[in-house]
Amino acid sequence: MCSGQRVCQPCGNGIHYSPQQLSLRSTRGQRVCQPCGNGIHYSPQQLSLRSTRVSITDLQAHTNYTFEIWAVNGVSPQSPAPQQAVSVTVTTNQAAPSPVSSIQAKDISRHAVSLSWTQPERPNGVILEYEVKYYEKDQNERSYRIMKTVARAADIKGLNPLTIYVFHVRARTAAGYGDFSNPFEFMTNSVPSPIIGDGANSTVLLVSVVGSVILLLVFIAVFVISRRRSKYSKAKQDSDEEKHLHPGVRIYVDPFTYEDPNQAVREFAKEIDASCIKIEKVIGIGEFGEVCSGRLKMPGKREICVAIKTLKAGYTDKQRRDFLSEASIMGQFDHPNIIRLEGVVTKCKPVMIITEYMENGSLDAFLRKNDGRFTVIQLVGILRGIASGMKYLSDMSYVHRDLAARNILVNSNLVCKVSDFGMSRVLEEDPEAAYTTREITGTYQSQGGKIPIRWTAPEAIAYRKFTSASDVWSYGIVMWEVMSYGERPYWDMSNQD
Ligand code: ACK
Repeated sequence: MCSGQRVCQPCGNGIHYSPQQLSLRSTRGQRVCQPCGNGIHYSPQQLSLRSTRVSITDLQAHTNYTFEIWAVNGVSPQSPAPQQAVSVTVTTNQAAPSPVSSIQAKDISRHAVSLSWTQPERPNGVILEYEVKYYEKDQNERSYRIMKTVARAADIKGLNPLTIYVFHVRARTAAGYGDFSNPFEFMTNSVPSPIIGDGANSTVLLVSVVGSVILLLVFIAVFVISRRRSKYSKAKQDSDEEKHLHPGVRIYVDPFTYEDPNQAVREFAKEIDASCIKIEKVIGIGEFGEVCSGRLKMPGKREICVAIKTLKAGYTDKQRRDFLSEASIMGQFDHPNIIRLEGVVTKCKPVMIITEYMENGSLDAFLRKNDGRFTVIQLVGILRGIASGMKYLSDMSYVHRDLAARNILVNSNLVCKVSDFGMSRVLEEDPEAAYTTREITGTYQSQGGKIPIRWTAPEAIAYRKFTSASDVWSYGIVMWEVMSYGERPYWDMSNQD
């Protein structure tokens, strides 16, 4: 503003400008601003604003924007002095990436292929990983496999020869997964090794095959010797885990998607002859009946200790289905930190689920009984085992929903295993599960059913959004239970509090 003396002074707050102008430029990646173009919308409008507020929509994700706000009045066009703008720079949040559009296959062999793809056209953030979903074209898409990788390429192995496979790739940023790409199909070869270029001669091929065989033999010998030398059960546990670190992971199949749930039991659980089982004593009571310890002696195998869950007499069809669903779920898992299913008895009564025996029972009671007796390293070891089991479950897309120390079992080597995989049972049987109401959730009306409030993530309590992320919340509560030797989360506060 200039007022008589020709010396400019700031106007202060008492003067009002009309209209106001807002201009906008963005910087994407580079530090140089570019005009935003026409895709952006202003409400109420971009120019001639009268109020000091404007909403801007349709901005790009993960992009720096600089807004300049100009105040103009009736004499602005004639003013010789350059006008001053207020400018503010903001960065928009990350969003899910756009789909991957171009996938290429190379080195196709009988059992493997190397895939590569380009980055999504709009990454909308920092790409954290890619997920490749694939399945045989002729098979139901339900039996797909998933592989995760941070690179823009993946070697897919374990394929069947002369089979058409369908691949989809999607990317993930901190904001979540984008959509899968369009299907990409190709057929595996019938020849035993990758197609070799015309120039390759048979000597080179022979030398490489012989070399590979020798290498394989050396590897097997080293492996066998190192296994024999290893005396520690921990080392055994770690190598067991390594078996599960290979990137292609099966996906869990919900037994309730089967028209006939007995079919899922047949598919995922081995039928055991009742004569192979010796029940010794009752160790607890479950929702469906007694839990016993005993012994299992299968023909040609050594006798092992087992836990036996029984289905009490007078059960309904639904109870039988729910009871056996736990076996159909457990039977799909194979991990040192997940309770192992030995099999089921369904052909005679009582119907039974047979699992490995865990000498130290539930983790919560075990910790309370041994208050103060472990080193921090041992407690963290317990948590590491549980985390490893839960990572396996989340890789298989299984959401536990009821992770708590009471649902972890401990064996004589202090190895912890995740248990309790029932479906409807998960939230009905647990004595900690409470019915949610509007007062508990604070915002949302519950849709019925019970939830173990103290262990459950807010979004799962509020609107039943159970995901691997809500399992991670529960894992946090389990960490607290373990480090406090089985204290009750939030002590004597009510669920309401
Ligand atoms: O705390 P606990 O001794 O451990 O009491 C409960 C009881 O059965 C009812 O669930 C125990 N339990 C369940 N599964 C097993 C198992 N696989 N090995 C040992 N104990 C088990 C649980």
